[in-house]
Amino acid sequence: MSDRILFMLAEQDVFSKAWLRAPASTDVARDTDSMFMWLWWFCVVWFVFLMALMVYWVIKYRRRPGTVAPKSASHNTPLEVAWTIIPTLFLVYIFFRGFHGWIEKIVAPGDAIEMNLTGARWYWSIDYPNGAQSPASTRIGAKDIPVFYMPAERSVKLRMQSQDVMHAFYVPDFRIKQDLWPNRYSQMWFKAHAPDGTLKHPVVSNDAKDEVAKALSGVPYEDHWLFCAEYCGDEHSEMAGIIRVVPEDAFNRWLDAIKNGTGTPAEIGQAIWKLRCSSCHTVDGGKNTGPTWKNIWGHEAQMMTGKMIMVDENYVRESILNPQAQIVMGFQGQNMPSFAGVLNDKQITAVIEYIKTLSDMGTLGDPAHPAGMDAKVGTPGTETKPGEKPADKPQ
Ligand code: HEC
Ligand SMILES: [Cu+2]
Repeated sequence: MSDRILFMLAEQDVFSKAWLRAPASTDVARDTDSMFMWLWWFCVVWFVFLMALMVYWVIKYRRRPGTVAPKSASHNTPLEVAWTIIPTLFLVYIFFRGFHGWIEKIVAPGDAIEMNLTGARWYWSIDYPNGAQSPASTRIGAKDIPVFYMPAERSVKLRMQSQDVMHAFYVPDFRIKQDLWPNRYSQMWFKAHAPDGTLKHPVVSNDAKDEVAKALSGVPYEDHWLFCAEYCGDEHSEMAGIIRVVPEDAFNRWLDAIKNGTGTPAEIGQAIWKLRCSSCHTVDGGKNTGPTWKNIWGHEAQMMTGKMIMVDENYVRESILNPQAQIVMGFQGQNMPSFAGVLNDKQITAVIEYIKTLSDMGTLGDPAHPAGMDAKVGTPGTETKPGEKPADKPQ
């Protein structure tokens, strides 16, 4: 009877599930689980054995009235040698097994595709080998979570760096966790199993405009959570991501599609904001770690020193590359990380274009948009309702 129950539990993998989050999705993860379970049962067996012996002897040699306490032997050499050498052999075995597993985890195979992963307060981003940056995201709860497409059955090596404080890259399904530091690289690799086929991207018609959707039309995928496992401030617990594993050919098509994917500069700027700036800057006037971007463009901002500065291209650029140069009044002590080396000039320009669309002064002095000189839109001294956006700008 109890045999049957034990067998049923083992069949359902209850023992693993009680300790481990979800089935392992890489070979390395399976090795980790088997090592972990082996260690676990090793400890259980020794614990039960030692406790049982102790209880047995406590009862057997308990004090009884009228009996003289027996004298214990001074020592027993064969016994002492045995209880030293046998556990040592087990420990040596555990060390080598663990060491081997660790080396396997940390050293990427030579044929791995390399990507750069950046951690920052409070988001993840990946630069793919063809120069494309992780653009996809999905809304979960109140937040946009980045989605990183990855090829199945192909080794991927991540070169990792933090832009500000320490973060830790943690993917429970892959059983990997690695710290990211500022000013220093670390690395990690994985080779995800093929998606189980239960989830598929929606099929889009061939004449659909969206290249990315077309590249992924009908393709199966499997998602794995990615978390930050190093307490890094306010929104640490929301610093999550999704690793979406798709077959390698679909991954390559997707990579080409995002590389060629275009948008207006303002749309690209909005995507950058969503991924890298929205954890601290709102665009609707709401409060956050940093100042909102609503209606800052074309207005003067007061600095900590009391100085007023007009928010224009050069001020925004400086704020992105060298945030400590001018600190906005009321935001002392909240350090914005520098994006020098993270955003290139084109991307900074795109962010500027996006910030313009958020202001009632948006198109002022913009030669490409003569509407900016229109008395209705943002000429000083004329009325513009807050939040009203110039009609010729993407929103
Ligand atoms: C970790 C939080 C954080 C992140 C992420 C962040 N910022 Fe900031 N930002 C701040 C804080 C705090 C300030 C105000 C202090 C200062 O001026 O340096 C600020 C100020 C600014 C200003 C000046 C605003 C004004 O009203 O004068 C600009 C422009 C800016 N950030 C752009 C960006 C861009 C672009 C990004 C994304 C690429 C970004 N920030 C990401 C925290 C952040
Ligand atoms: Cu973090």
